[in-house]
Amino acid sequence: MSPRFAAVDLGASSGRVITARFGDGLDLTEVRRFPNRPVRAGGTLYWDVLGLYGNVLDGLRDAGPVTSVGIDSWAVDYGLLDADGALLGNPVHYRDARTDGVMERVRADLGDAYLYGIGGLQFLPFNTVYQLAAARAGLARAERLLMIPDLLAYWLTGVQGAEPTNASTTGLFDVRRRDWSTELLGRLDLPARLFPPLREPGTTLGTLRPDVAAETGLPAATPVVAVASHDTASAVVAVPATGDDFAYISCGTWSLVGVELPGPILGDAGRAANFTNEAGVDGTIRYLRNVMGLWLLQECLRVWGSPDLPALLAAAADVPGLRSVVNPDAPEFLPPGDMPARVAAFCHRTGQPVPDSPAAVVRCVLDSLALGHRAALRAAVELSGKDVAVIHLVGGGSRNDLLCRLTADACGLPVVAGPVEATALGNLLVQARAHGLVGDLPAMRALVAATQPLRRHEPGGDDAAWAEAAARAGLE
Ligand code: ADP
Ligand code: LRH
Repeated sequence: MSPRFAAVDLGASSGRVITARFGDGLDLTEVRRFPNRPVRAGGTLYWDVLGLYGNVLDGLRDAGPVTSVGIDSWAVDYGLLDADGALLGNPVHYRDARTDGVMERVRADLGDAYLYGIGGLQFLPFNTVYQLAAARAGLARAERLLMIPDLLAYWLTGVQGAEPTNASTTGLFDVRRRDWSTELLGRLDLPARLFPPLREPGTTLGTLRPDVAAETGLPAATPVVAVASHDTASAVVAVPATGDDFAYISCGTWSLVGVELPGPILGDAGRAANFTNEAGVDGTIRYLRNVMGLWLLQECLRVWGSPDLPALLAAAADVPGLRSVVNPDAPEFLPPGDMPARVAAFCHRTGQPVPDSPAAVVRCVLDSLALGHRAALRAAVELSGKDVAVIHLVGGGSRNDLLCRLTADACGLPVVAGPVEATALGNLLVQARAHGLVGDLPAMRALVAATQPLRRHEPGGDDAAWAEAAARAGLE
């Protein structure tokens, strides 16, 4: 029987356990999917981490015996453990208000050039470093900080560790040395004991605890392999590029827009443009910027009581384009809330027509995301000097034909949409490589291109209209 692997992939909106058999082709099976619903309790917004872990256990049971398991999730968030390895408090959601005003304080204390020179990380208010500054009082009893995928891996195996792709989103990582920045930890007065040793993607981190094996029905010898545990890092592994001249948009709750580089760019221009240098597999760098992404649409749907998405997108396609646009990265769109009202307020404030139906709001959101993609893509090309002939748009957003078409039009480049489950695929490919079944990044990408359904959207439309709309949204 050909080897079969299990990917646990936790996105901000849903989690899944997906298996793949590596034989003649590459057969994916979704064995379990579950919603990831944040919970507000006592005024704080949390992840339901035990609910997620319960679904992971159920998913592994559904998967049956596998060659290995890998875990990835969204970045920046963490759990704290005490000296006995017990979880201290429930992990807080990065959209919680506890970080309000904190980033500004830390930046003023340490200086942007200093922080960026070490981490090369874009300044986002929820980066781990600012969350820790907000939660300082809670650190006294903590012995260990584990990023979310490392926390789940610890519960599965009993082994504590960290992984560079996710560690590089903390703001506490030296992106050139690919290690925790002990200097920065010292400057911030953060105890070094909190930050566990790093393990590279592709290494076995442990095997299942006996109680986990009993509960899932899997053999206790089942290895858990470190993968690119930051979901965006795994997604970029599985971009179906056939050459080097590509940009990517990993499009789900967030749109992560950028290029892959052999090393970081830590200069002033990238810092001013708020570009990030996140660590990838094989020493690569994801040079990208966060665009607010389909979060805007998710929150609209929630407020409207979850209407049918394909029907709404079809209606939005018939609404005239670029009538009203917003800057998707405006700070008021970050926290959960009444997104249609916030979109309306932005349009009103900037003297644009207020969208008067759900379809018009959706059109405004998608036009605006395409504008966000355009601005980030242009900056990535300009700052990196990289030739880009095609954009690979992967993740759940690749199912949204209208967004893909608008992105192609706004950027003036072809968009190749898919795979939808790029993150899980990247997770599975790194496990398969550890097993000697695939080669380097180009070989992994060639395998994805040859086996996964993709759809190509050619650019059309009028660049002057997009430029005018970008100015209206305050994006250029
Ligand atoms: P995350 O990993 O951040 O949770 P995903 O990559 O799973 O996000 O993408 C989720 C998004 O995919 C949804 O917010 C939705 O906008 C989009 N999506 C899912 N199904 C469809 C569909 N049938 N048509 C269009 N878009 C879809
Ligand atoms: C996407 C993602 C992104 C981070 C954000 C917190 O899921 O990992 O790369 O910036 O979540």
